Amino acid sequence: MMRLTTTAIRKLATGLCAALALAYSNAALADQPHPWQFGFQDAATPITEWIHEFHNWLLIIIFLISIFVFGLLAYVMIRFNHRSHPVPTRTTHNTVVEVLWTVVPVLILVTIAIPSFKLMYYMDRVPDAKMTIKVTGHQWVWEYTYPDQGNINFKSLMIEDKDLKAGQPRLLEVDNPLVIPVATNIRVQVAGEDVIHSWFVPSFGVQEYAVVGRLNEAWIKVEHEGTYYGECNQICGVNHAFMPIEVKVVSQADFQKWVQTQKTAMRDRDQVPGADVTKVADVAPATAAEPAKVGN
Ligand SMILES: [Cu+2]
Repeated sequence: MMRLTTTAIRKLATGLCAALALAYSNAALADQPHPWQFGFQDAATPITEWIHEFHNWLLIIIFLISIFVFGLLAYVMIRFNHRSHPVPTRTTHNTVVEVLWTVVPVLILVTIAIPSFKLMYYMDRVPDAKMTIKVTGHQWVWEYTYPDQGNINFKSLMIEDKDLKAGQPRLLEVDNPLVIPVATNIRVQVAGEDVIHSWFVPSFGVQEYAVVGRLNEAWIKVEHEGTYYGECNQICGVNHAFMPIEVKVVSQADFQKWVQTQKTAMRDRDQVPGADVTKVADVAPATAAEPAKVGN
C-alpha cells in the first residue's frame, strides 16, 4: 500500500513537472491555445484589447445581476415561506416597483449597448491602412496574396503530424505562414472560392467569413513580433479541422527582406521554361470552362 502511494505521488510529480514544462514552452511561443487554458489568448491588437475590456465589463454586470437575483430569491425563501409567513398578502400592483423593473433593465442594456456599438464601429472601419492582404479560403487550404508587394501569392498548408518538428504545435503549424510587419495597420480582405470558410485568429480579434462572391474586410495592427495561430472557424467540409492559420509578425526590416526573397523566388519561378503556361492555366479555368458549358 505504502509503495503504491509512493509510486502514485512520484507519477503525479512527474506529470506536474511535464505540465509545467509544457506550459512554459507554450509561454515561450506566441499566442496559441494550450491545454487547460483558462480565459482568452493574450490580446495582440488594439481590437482584441477592447474586446477583452468589453468582456470584463459584461462579466461585472452579469455578476452583479446574478448576486441581486440570488439575494432576492434567498430573501423570498426565508422571509415568505409558509412557516414564517402563513397568511400571504393580497398585493397585486405596486407602481414604483413596476416602473423600477422596467427602467433599470433598460438602463443596464444602454450601458451595454453604447460600448458594444463603439467597439463594433471601431472594428468595422479600417484606419489608414498601410498595406492590404487578401485571404482566400479553399477546401482546405488558405491562400494569401499581397497586392501591394507585387502580388506575392502562396498557399498555406498544414504540416501533418508525421512531419512536425520539435516545438511545432500540432494541427496549427503550416508550411508557408502569413508574414506581416509589426505595428502596421493592415487591411485584411477575405473571400471564399468554394464554400464558406472563416479566417479566425483569436489574439487578433478577427473572425471574418470567407464567402464566395463577397469581399469581407477586417483590419489588424499587431503590437508585438511573434507567431500567432488561428483556425478556420466555419464548418467547411471533411478537412475543416486541418486548415490552420499561422501568422509570423516580424519587424519592418525583416518584412522588407522577406518580400524581396519572395519576389526573387517568384521571378525565378516565372523564368523556368513552361512556367508561364502554368501561370495562365491558374487564371484561365473560369473563361476556359465557359465554352465547355455551352457545348453541354
Ligand atoms: Cu474552412
